[in-house]
Amino acid sequence: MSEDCIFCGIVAGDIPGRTVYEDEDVLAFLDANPLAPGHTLVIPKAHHERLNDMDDGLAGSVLGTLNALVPVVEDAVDAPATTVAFNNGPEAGQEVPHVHGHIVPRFEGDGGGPIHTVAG
Ligand code: IU
Repeated sequence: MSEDCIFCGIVAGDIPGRTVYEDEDVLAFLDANPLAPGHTLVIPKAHHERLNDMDDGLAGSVLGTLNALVPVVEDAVDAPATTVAFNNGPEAGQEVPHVHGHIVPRFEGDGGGPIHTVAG
């Protein structure tokens, strides 16, 4: 837990978040400023800034949850596809320094681009 981390605040319940899934190690919640309906973030509950700061077990839990939630999110908003992305470091567009994977529902003709334009 990092005192001034907004996502740690959501994990702790100090900041409201709309939970999609939760287990001992992982939390998934709806993005507060969604790029599309159903835009979901998947995070480790423990504070780690970058993907490689997590051990393999935790990284596996985060990625496994992400993978399991993709079809759930797609079904929930009737999306035929999703962009799944991690911005890993500020130069890559990571604004919140707590690992988070984006699940962004995509729709035909939605005007969005490929991965590098998703979460800028
Ligand atoms: P990024 O990959 O760090 O750029 O993505 C941060 C995401 O966190 C972005 O999509 C924000 O809308 C989202 N977010 C949030 O859901 N709740 C918050 O309180 C804050 C950011 I700050």
